[in-house]
Amino acid sequence: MYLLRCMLVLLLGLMYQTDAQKFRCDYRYCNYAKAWFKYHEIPATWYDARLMCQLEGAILAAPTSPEIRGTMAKSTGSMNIFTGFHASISKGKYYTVDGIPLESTYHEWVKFEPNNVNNLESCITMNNNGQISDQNCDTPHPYICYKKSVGEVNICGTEDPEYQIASRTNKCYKFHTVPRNFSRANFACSAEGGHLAIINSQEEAAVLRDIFAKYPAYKMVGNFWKDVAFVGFFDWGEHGDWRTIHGQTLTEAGYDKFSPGEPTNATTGEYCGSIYRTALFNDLWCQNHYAFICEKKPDYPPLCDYTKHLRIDLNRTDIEDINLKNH
Ligand SMILES: [Ca+2]
Ligand SMILES: [Ca+2]
Ligand SMILES: [Ca+2]
Repeated sequence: MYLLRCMLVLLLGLMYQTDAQKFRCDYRYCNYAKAWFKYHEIPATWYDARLMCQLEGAILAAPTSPEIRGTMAKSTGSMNIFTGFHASISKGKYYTVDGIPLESTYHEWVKFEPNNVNNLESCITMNNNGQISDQNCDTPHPYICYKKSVGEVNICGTEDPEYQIASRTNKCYKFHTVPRNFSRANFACSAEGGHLAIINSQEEAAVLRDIFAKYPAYKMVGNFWKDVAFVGFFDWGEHGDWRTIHGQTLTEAGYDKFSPGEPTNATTGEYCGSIYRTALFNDLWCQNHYAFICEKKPDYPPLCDYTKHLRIDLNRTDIEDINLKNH
């Protein structure tokens, strides 16, 4: 009996450990650096790189140890990558996004760097030798996101507790109270593994109405219109031809109810989709900032166990094999 209990404890312990090390499969676990990494090849400004990593549940990678530097450098091609080191808050004082001072880490500058050209260089890039330079934060570069330890993943397949499952649709939703324009709103949803919510039924409209009701205006900080929230439809530049962000007409998608009197401005400026608190549709200005609702499948993005095939086995002798780009 005692033995059985011990085995059970051990088994549960193993299960817990495994669970704690599951993370989205678009990241790769690197045994050498004991962390998850994702190489983003589409160059972005430092600010967008930081935001993308944060929305993916990670942080912008910075070479704070030889192991992390080695992993990052090996994945860097001819184009330097952004690191998490920045001085965008205090000029000349570099920190990682999680507060580690550059001065406390081993680092090697490229010859003639840092040079702070035109007093505009407050972000740090790294080359494939692991050497760093100061660089303009607004000049796009590829970058790497980094995740050290994974917390508990909920039923929505994310550590983000704001994603909640709705049993009526078996989908997960998150109401974003930080207002963004339409394009940035969908950027946020997709980085989180979802998309701006698409209403596919009367039932789903009721789900979104109930979610919206949990966010009365006083719960949202800022000066913006709080009775509308962006959802996933717009007119694709063909003014007045409303389709979901996945290309279906609203009728094909399963719900096409505009609020009485709407769309009001479909041909002269309001080209993006939103709901009122009633969950009835409204056309809205794409560039203005509003709250928005993301929708996510519980099993997407898929989660991978670090012990499985996506693990990168590294040690100092086979460091040549590290390349986060080769999935
Ligand atoms: Ca420079
Ligand atoms: Ca849906
Ligand atoms: Ca309108």
